[in-house]
Amino acid sequence: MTQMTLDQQKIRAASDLHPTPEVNFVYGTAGFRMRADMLDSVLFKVGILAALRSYKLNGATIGVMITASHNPEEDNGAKLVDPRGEMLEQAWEVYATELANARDADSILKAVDSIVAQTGITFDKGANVIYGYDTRPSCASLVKALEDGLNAAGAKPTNFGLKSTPQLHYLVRCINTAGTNDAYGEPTEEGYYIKLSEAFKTLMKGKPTLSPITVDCANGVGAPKLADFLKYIDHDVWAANIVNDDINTKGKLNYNAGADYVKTQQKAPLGATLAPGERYCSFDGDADRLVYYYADEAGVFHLLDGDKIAGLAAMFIMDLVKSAGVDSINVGVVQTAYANGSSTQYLTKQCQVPVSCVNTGVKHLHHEAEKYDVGVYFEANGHGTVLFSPEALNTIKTTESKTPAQNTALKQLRALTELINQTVGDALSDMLMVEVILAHRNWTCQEWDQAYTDLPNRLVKVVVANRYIFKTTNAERTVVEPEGLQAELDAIVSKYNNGRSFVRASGTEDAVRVYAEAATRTETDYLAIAVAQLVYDRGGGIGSLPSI
Ligand code: G16
Repeated sequence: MTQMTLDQQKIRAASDLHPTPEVNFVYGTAGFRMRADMLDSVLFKVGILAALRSYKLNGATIGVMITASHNPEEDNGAKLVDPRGEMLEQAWEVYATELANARDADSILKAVDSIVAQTGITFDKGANVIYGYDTRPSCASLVKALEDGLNAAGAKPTNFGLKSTPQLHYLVRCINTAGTNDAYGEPTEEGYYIKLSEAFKTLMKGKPTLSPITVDCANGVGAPKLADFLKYIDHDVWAANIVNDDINTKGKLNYNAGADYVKTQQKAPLGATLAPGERYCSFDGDADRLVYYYADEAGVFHLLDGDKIAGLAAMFIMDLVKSAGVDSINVGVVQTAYANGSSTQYLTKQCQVPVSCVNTGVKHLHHEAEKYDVGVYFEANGHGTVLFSPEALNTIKTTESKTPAQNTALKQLRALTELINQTVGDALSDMLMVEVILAHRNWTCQEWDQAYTDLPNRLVKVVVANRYIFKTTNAERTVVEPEGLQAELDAIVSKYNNGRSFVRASGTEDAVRVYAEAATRTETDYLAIAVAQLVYDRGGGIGSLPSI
């Protein structure tokens, strides 16, 4: 039943059940994220906000994903998904923050009124919100708080249950595009598996069968979802061994496992013993990030991160576009400041691909990638995907082939647009894309890795009294506050060969991140720790710093 206005009494009564603690909430890089025991009121208000967003968009379905992705198990969070499966429009992040910080029923109603007035919301089309959650023990009670918010605001809620983040994004887009020319797929989990598996089989046809890959699922939602996906693929076509699939033992989620651990520690996760020549990859806790790795003959660990995936994908798509005779389609790559200097050099100089650099957070990369016909975007941490513009999709769909080779390439390109989850970074879909490319190239991980050599790099987390005093500009490569810090940082960096370093407040953890790269491992370690010390001193550091 639709309603013409909000029921203030209902919101008031429900808000009393979800008191707001004295915490400064911020809708950050990936929504709200912090210790789960602080989040009850936030989820209640996310429910209200998701309803308002849907009312604003004439009842289009909005998604809410309850997850804290790579964060430790005791954290949780929520992010909103807009109708085409993309991240919440940035202007609304401000409303989300305002509402989350409204401390009592009067302030909540005032914030709601102000959002309604500012955005010109009408209520006659109703509101529809779907939601899903990851494997965290805190999800059950947070779902309840979310439902209270949705019900209080008069939305029609649909619980999609345990989902990976990219699955929820997929579902939102499918629901909103159903019955249109732009229909994205069947709005069910099964529909997602069928779409991906059919495209994968088309792309693998006639290609050498790869040896089974070992997939570390961080003891998160990726494990049961990958196991489900495997039911749609014949073992002879492709096989995967899942490790770190324990979603029931408390404390295991992301613990010494998963994409974030492998990327930041630059070593294999617990439970994976690397055999030379074999392929390994890690998902993160909500299965939206992916990194690959392998051991060389000497048993030395090598990481193939988001930068390497972007290079692999961009080159493959450029070749395919050419073979398909649609080379009017331009390909571009979007990175962040965390991209290894060597990767940017490789893409711009060797591959001659345009590269843009934007702020951390897939929402920023996604928007920038939309400017290309085919926009390949990946953060170094393995979060990313490939976007095909509507024009590019149309060209790929309607071009008629003149030769059998062109026909095959066109078919493969079409299948690739189906295989890639274009709503958001998706570990499963990205992994299948990498597997396809390796099969087409007949490459091992080691051969893929030969494209360029990463500069040694290191990420350090510094806990300070208030991370928000660190403000940046220039796609986060320059720190503007605290004043004078950049000059001190520059002075340190200038002492190192090929040195580069920057600092920024994390949007998902209570810490300032320090990134450093330099010509050698030793120089990198010294540079990272020197800059971390600087941040610690200027920011009122808490606890101890990592050592060299
Ligand atoms: C989230 C975002 C990513 C971002 C990462 C770290 O990933 O979606 O875009 O790179 O957090 O962000 P920050 O450095 O601001 O903490 P995930 O996988 O945790 O959702």
